[in-house]
Amino acid sequence: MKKILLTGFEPFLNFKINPTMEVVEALDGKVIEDYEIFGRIMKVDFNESAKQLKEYIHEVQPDIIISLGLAGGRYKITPERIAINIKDGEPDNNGFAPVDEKIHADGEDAHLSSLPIRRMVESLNKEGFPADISNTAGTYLCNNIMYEGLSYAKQQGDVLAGFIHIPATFELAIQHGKIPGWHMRDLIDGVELCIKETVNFANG
Ligand code: PCA
Repeated sequence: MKKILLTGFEPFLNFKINPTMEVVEALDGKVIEDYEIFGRIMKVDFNESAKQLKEYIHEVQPDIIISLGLAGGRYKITPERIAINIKDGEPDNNGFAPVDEKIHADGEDAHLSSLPIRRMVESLNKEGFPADISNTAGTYLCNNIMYEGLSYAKQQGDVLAGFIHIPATFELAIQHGKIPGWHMRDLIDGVELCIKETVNFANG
């Protein structure tokens, strides 16, 4: 059986819930064709999350790495196209707020997702889920983990990796007050569809 490492993040900033946690829990252990999903949750901490990702990779030995993040305010599921070698922005959950720093001092400027992002969007839209490719994952934790995942995947050569941002749930939208929400079931189904497209792509 081949393996997919599916990661989500804990809550951060003024988002008291991170729906990626429930999506990851719902899909953990699921088998899609010849792939099993291993769900793991990451800290919103620039220093710790990179170490955590490496530990999870070491433990699971994945063939595919798909990381999820909340994009509070977006109203579509958005597979990300690119991760840039920059960390910058709001403080993480440990109070660390890097300014214009490189993720890897001698790393490439950017890594492109190796997931089938166009096929994901087409498949989501076909099934009635609003979706689009996003051309920026920002410079916060999500970009950071996408960059780390793709750096590892490139070293390995045959590992697919990338990142998908998801909108808030209804529950979080109500709590927050100023962002759109989706039904949790639809977020889970939407992410599962993206994973199925990746498996089809990987299996040719
Ligand atoms: N979203 C944040 C970090 C954690 C998460 O779920 C981001 O978009 O960077």
